[in-house]
Amino acid sequence: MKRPASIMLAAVLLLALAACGGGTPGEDTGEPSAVPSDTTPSDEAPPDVIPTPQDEEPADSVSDPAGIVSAHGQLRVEGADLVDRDGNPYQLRGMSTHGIQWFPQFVNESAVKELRDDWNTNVFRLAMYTGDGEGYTDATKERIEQYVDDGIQICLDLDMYCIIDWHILQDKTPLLKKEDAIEFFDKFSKKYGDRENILYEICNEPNPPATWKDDIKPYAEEIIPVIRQNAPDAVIIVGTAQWSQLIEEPKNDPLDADNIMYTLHFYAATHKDWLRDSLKRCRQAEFPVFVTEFGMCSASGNGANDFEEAEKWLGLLDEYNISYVNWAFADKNEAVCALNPGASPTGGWAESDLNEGGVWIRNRFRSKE
Ligand code: IDC
Repeated sequence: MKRPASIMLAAVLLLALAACGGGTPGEDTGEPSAVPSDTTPSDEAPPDVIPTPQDEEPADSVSDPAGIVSAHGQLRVEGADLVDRDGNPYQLRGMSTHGIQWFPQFVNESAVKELRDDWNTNVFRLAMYTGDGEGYTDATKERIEQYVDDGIQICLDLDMYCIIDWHILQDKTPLLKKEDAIEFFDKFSKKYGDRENILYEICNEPNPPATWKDDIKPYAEEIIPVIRQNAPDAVIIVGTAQWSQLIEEPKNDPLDADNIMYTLHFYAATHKDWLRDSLKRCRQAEFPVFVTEFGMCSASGNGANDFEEAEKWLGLLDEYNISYVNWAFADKNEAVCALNPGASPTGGWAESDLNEGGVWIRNRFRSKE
């Protein structure tokens, strides 16, 4: 796995050039903006007018769990694979919330049950923005943590896997809110460390100027032991530089820890062969990758969907048994959100309730065994 530093540097530069394509973050051709014009929650309904989930069924009403976590148990990482308790490669597929602080109404038991039973998914990602909009602050954290906790409870009740996502984006480096992250992950891993359902994603998308070596790796080296102390067996997923695209940096300079996977994110209309080639090299090196977020449109969250590229991606991930989670399960008016504005938060979605991408991804999930 080791390569000379000069080759690594050249490869990283090439990757960065290929990824940016001359565009700057926020342009439709490039990356999600670290400071997007529509970041403020104003178009996402301020939290105090968002109803708290009311339509949850009581936990004991779920009489027929699909036998997901009870069948597959504690997941772990073996080589490049995520495997189940029997050591068989196991692929997680599912949806991610949008910012849970802005769209908590979509985190309710009947919606997630429909994602499980009708969309054929086995994991639900709870994305909690830490820096964008109002972010995670002393003033907001109690409320936001409650949403995360509610989401975990729903996944436990539904016998599904669940990813807790510390969704850095505008905050660029995970070091910025490291102390908050320590407190947050300590709290949740203490409460749920004995549950097999939960995977911990410790930093969504570090982005420039944050680097693997100076920001992400030292951050991970502090956060992982905090989680491990309470949840010794949990799989931990670590973000990578350049909006979780530079997966070959940790491939060449991995963390000294077990049961770790590294994040790759792609948006099919933006990220194509060069990033798939990078993934193939990771696979050849037995380096464990988890796609905790992808979209069929551009990285801006809008623009045309590229289903041809998306199918190339998902075909490859299926071939490798790499897990993937689609962004985003919400009704915001953007290509990347699966539900049309005004769709019911509690399920019963007809095709007319889904946008083009939503219809496609639901069919894609349904097509799996
Ligand atoms: C986008 C949301 C959009 C929001 C913006 C900034 O879809 O509504 O205004 O974030 O908060 C990512 C990020 C993810 C982005 C998504 C689409 O992880 O937070 O969501 N994206 O731009 N990486 C690449 C694309």
